[in-house]
Formats: sequence, C-alpha cells, structure tokens
Amino acid sequence: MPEISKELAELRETLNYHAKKYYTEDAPEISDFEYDALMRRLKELEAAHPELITPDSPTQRIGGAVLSAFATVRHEVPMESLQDVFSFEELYDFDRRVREYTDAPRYVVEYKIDGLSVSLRYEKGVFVQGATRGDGTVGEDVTENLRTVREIPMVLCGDVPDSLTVRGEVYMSRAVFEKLNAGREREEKPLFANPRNVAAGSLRQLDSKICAERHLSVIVFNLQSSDGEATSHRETLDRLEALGFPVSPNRPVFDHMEDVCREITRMGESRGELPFEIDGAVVKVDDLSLRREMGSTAKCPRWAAAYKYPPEEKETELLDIRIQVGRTGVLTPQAVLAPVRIAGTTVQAATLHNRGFIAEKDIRIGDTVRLRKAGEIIPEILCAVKEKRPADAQPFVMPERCPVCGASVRAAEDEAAVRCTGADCPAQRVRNLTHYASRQAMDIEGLGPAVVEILCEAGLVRNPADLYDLIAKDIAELPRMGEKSAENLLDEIEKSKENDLARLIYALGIRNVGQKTAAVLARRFGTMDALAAAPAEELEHVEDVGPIIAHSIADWFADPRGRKLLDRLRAAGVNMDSREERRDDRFTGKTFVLTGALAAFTRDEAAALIESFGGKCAGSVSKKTSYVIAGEAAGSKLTRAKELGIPVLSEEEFLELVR
Ligand code: 0OX
Repeated sequence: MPEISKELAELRETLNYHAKKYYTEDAPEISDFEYDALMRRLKELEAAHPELITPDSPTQRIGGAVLSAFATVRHEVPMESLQDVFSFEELYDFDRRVREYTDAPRYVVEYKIDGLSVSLRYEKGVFVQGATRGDGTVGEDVTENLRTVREIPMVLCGDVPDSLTVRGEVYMSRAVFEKLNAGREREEKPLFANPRNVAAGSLRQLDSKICAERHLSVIVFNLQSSDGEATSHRETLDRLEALGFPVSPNRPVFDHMEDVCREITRMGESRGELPFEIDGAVVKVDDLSLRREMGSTAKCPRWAAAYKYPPEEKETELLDIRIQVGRTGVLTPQAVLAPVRIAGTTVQAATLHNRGFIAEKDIRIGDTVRLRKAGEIIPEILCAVKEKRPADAQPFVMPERCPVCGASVRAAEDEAAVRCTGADCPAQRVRNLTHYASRQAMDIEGLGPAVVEILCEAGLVRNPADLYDLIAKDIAELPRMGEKSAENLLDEIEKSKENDLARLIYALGIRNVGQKTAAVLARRFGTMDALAAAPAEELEHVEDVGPIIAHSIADWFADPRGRKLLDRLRAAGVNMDSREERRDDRFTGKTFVLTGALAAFTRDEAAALIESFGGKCAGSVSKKTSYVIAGEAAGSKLTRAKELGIPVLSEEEFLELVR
C-alpha cells in the first residue's frame, strides 16, 4: 500500500506539473501521448484503490459528479462590484475623488474580462471550494465545475499560506467559443450568442462533465483574504502568480490619469486581438493601505473604476438583401454587406429581421448602413446613412414566393413574420410534429407548437423519429426550457412509445386518415406491418375506407420517406401493435359497476379500460354484477352490492387487477 500511495502521489504531482505547463503556461514539456499514458496509469490505480483518490488528483478535473442543486456559500469577504464610468471625464472625476486621500495616486490598469466572477478558497494550499459571486454576499457552490477548469490550480506551489481566498473571472476564450459554435453549426444546433453566456451556462451545469467539455479559463485578479499581506496590488498579483494562479500578463502602473487614458485607448483598439472578450478596462489604486483607507460604498470599492468602451460602430455598403427561409418557414431578409472589420471580426452579413424593420428604417439596397455588434458578437444594422444614398438605391420588396420551394408566402395578420405555405418546406415540419404530438394523436404533453418550433429552430428535430433521439442536455439549453422541463418532456416522449397503434396511425398525418379511420385500421390489421403491406384494393374494403382514403394510405406507405420514418420509430421502441391484438380477455363475461369518485381515472376512462379487457360496465348493481368498483364517497350502489354479496374492489385493487 505505501508504494501505491507513493506512486499515486508522484503521478499526481507530475501530471499537475505538466497540466500547468500545457494549460496555463502554454509551454508543454512532454507529448500528449506521454501525458495520456501517465493519466491512464493514474486512473488505473485510482480505480483499484478509490479510497486513495485525493481532491487534487487531475482525474477529478474531468467531471462526473452530478448534483441535484447547488448549495449556497456565504462569502467571508463580500464580492463587491465595480463602479462603471463611460467617459474619460468620469474617470477624471474618479481620480479627483482618489486625490482627496492622496497627492500621488498610482493606478494599475487591467482588462475587464467579460466572464463571471468567482471566489476560490484554498486550505493549506489545496483548492477546497469555489463559488459564484451571486449577489456579492451569497453565491452558489460550483466547486465541482470549477475543478474542471484546467487553469485553476488544485494545489498551490511555493510559499503557501494556511488559508487563502482569491477572486477571478472565469471565461471562455474566443478560440474555444468559435470551435464550440462551429461544431454546433455542423450538428445544426442553435448557436451560442456569446462566450459569456456559455461560460455562465457551463458553470451552472449540475453535471460537471458538461462543464469539463466546455474548456473554460480563468484569470485571477484579487486576493480576497489570506494570512500575510502585500503592500501593493502589483505585488499581490506577483504573489498570486508565484502561487500558480493565472494572472493578467500585462499589468502596467501609471502615476497620471493621462497615461491611464492613453493605455485604455490602446487596450480598446487592440481588443479584437485578445484571446478573450473584454467589456472594459479596470483602473485600480495600487497602494493597498490607501485602498483600506478609502473603503467602499454600499456595493463598490471607492478605489476602483470600470471604464466601459462604447460599442464600435462602422459604415459599410448594403450590397443586396437575400431571403433566408428558417426551419419554421419564416422568411427573413438578410443584409449582404461589403466586408467590414468590427470588434475583432470581419462582418459581411447581418439580419434585417423582417419587412417592418426595413420599412421603418427605410433601408434600401445600395445604401451605406451603420452597424455595430450587439453584445460584441452579433452584427446589428442601426440605420441607413441617408446623405450617402445613391440615386439608384433599390427599395426592398418581400417576394411572393418562397425562394426554397416556390410555394406562395403568407403573412399572418398579427405577425411581422412572413411564412412559406409549401408542403415540403420547413414550415411543414412544425405542423407535422405538432400534429404527431397532439392530444388525439401521440398525446405528448408539453410538446405544443411553441416547443416544437423551438426544437425545430434549434435543429434538434425534423421528423417524429428525431423526438426519440433527444437528450436532456440539448433540451435544457434551449430558450424557455430548463432541466426540469427537459426531463418532463423526455418522460412524456418515452411514454408515447406505449401508445396503441391507432394513435400512431393517426399521428403519422396520412392524408384523409382521421382518428376514426385510424382506429378502424388498427383493429382490422393489428400491426403496422400488416397495414403497410396491404394493397389499396384490400384497404378499400375496410369499413369506413373508400378508394380515396385507400390510395392515400397506400401512397404513404409506398413512399420511402414514410418507410424510413417507420423503421426509425420502430428502432426507437415505439409500439406498432394494436392493443386489440395484445388484449387479454381477463374481464370477458364480467360486468362492472363504478361508484364514487376515482382518483386515477374519469368514469369514462375506467369504463374504456374495462372494455379493452373484454368486460362490460353497467349503471346499476344487480345479481349479474361481477364487481363493484368503489371510489371515494361511494353511496347507495356500494350498500346494494354489500346486500347482494357482490365483491367490492377499491380503486387500488382494481388497478392491481388491470396491471
Ligand atoms: C474583470 C475584473 C472584475 C475586485 C475587487 C473589486 C472589483 N472582470 O476582469 N473585477 C475586478 O476587480 C474586483 N477586476 C477585474 N479585472
């Protein structure tokens, strides 16, 4: 055992050292192959001796712990917010306030990283707890997720204090964000709006594996509490760096506001080249004793200010307006722009939302338009520069036909959107899926048109078979969904697999096949295979089915798309048999009388259930009654049953019988 403990300790140390070289310092000393081999050995040993797993083991960074909720954490030192300033003038005001305390202030200027503030607590150099900022006083315990952030040291190095809490910003680098979105685009999933949102969403995942996959980063910028004090902010940052934390590599110090402003301008100009998004620059008093003297207002320290950059605006030419047809059939005008560089990327397209937007702003093809990036990511057209309008600028006209399928388009009166009416168009998908999930069809509660639309927009479903491939994670991330609704929806979808064949036939949306015909077909053929194999001539002779319906059905089953859909539904485990076929006759010849209120069914539902097992329901108790089912507050029928000595079943006993 001691040898194993020793080997484990060595492996942990070696791997942690190389992980830091790789992830934090970008200077690997061993190959990925060697690293993986060491990691494999560590995993092997830990699997054989789980009692020897320590919190600082690199295996603990790959996630796995799934929580049901986050615990709350009270911050020992409040996590204050920053006072925002929006101009250099306001920055000089800040400087004046500082000068009330000192004649010679000295400032450190930092990037204001657009991420999420977290606190990281270490005991004897080992990471023990990480929390979100929350309201500054109480945050959430996201320790498990933070363990997956490679740049957060699990053990500190050097001169380690007994206890220490630092504050930093967790973010997703632009490179990781772009890769993530490129992957989602390939998988036709909805794109994340910006790195901050994904970082926030990732840190709030209860399953830390998801967070691990997101490859978040961190920069630490404040010592919240520790034994041993530095005298300046710069010294603190140096110390944090020596302990193994990633801190901002450039942390210039200035004695004059002019230099601070110059630096802020420079930082703003090169912000597009940074590996992370910033939403400003932070100016902090360097002298820690001066900071203590200045103290804080209700929420913010007096010794710091966050300068917010105005969003960059540019002008470019609107070359054309193209129509994009969304998955839900909505026609959206898209601006084709002369390429222009803005906030770090080249923009050549932007949405024009709908014809109302274009009309309101009087935007014409050929115009020079002003644009900026909303939330630093999505290009947004602000207006047309009317003074620069060329004589041949063309007003936009919404096409009357869908550019995808050629069908006519229709504008709903209460909607700005114009939709395609084509049968094969994406718009159709939403309608088909909504029908499939409807109460009379597969009865998937919670899958109404709004949710179907969200799922289609996200590219998660195109046809009913895709519903059975959905996973909670994908649904939970969608707008207006969450983990609970994802779970509920998946339960409902799962339940639908057990539906009777009649429901499924109706749900397929075969032209002219309504609920009643579907029920007749299910009873007559018993299985989906038998129905699919039936030629039109045979179908014609089925009760209620004439030649038109017979051909609709035969055509549907002859279409390879229909067959493929059925194959996938079958593979997913959707029932393809009629309940009539599978019926057992346990109640044949038996007559039931229902009395009182049942908890699990309405009277009609209970009667249908009895009939489906071959039994009959009667309205009054007689000698011929086989059973009386007595619900809550059963009255005279129960008394009569007792008089006649007829067996009385409680609702539970009845359920037992049908189970
Ligand atoms: C950032 C950032 C945020 C520390 C104490 C008061 C404000 N987003 O990059 N906050 C702070 O400072 C805190 N510094 C930063 N660089």
